[in-house]
Amino acid sequence: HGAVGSLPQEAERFVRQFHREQPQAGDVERRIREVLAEIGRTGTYTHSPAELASGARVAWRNAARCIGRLYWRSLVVRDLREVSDADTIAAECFEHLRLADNGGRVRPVVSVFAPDRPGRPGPRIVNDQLVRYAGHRTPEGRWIGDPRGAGLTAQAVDLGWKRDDEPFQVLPLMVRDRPGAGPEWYELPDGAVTEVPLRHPDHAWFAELGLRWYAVPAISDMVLEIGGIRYPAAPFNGWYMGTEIGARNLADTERYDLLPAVADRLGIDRSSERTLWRDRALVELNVAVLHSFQEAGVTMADHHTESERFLRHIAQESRHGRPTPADWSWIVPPVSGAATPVFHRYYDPVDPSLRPAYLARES
Ligand code: HEM
Ligand code: NRG
Repeated sequence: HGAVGSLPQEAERFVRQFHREQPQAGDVERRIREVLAEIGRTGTYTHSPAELASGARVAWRNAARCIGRLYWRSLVVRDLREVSDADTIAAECFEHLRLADNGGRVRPVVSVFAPDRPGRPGPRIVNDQLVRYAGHRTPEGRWIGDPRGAGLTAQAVDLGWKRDDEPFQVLPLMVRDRPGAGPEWYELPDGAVTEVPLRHPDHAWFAELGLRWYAVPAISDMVLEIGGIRYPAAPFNGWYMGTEIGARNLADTERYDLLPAVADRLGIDRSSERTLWRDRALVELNVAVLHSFQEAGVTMADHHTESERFLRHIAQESRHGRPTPADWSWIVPPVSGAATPVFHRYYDPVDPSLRPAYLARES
């Protein structure tokens, strides 16, 4: 993919959109002339701080797979465009996690590092999230940790990182100054990662499973594209919706695959699918996730509340005359779909050329 039109076209399209939404921002024609002249001279252009902040927020508003968009205006945008060396990027990512964590009152934050420029590509964060757990398969074929982290684990081990046999070992952050450069790796420092040990409000044995999850989901492998400019290192976070952990990360057979163990501890008959042992284990796992985050004082949404907020978001956007493109298959929660209001309707169609956007990185 990449930009839909040429850089001058995309730049003008963005500047017009920015000025339409921010009428106090000054003379739009003058700004367009300035941007086009800069592109003519240098092959690229520099967003003003207000353009960058607006672009990063509207890119969130445009994220068709995201149920959490009600608070898009409150995104904290860190302007780190002058930062492109691996050491400083890592240090600023750890600062990002501390700001986002905010003692448990999780704040949505994006940190925007140097963009791609002609002949000078920007830096890349190798990890798909700033916090991820390692995973590997034992010689006997048993998984330890998160199978989703296996690729990163192998890369980190190749670079000299020492993994252990713990199921929830936080991976180091791997950063490339430039696309080709060998990654540098950095252990996440104490204080950058809050984790929540999981227990169940009614079952004391649950804590003995030794499960935990981190507080802040911070996606670090998507490209922020604004007005034809690509920011390949722009990690962002909000807070978790409980089902992401309780119905996917800990439950999927390709992830921690914990439903059989939880069902057995609950004493549920697994001899037939018809006992709905999977479903019953899923509910108790999700109860434990929500309860534990609540007790730890860490922000987390349940899927009923977040669904209701999303429908409020759609209504609010329509009052501003804007559609809310949404991808039904990503918006509907992975448990109890039809028990949430987001199930029972269709959404405005997704337009892949919508910009600004957080895009999947191809490399
Ligand atoms: C996807 C919730 C904040 C951008 C998602 C998903 C959920 C979610 C449940 C689907 C994830 C999955 O199924 O794996 C939330 C909640 C937030 C939040 C509860 C709380 C504030 C944000 C922020 C941004 C963002 C701050 C960007 C600035 C996205 C994007 C995706 C996504 C781009 C799609 C990711 C992909 O394609 O893999 N969000 N989100 N979200 N969210 Fe949000
Ligand atoms: N499902 C993934 C995280 C994806 C994005 N979810 C958010 N994003 N809540 C997981 O780690 O479970 N966010 O920016 O808050």
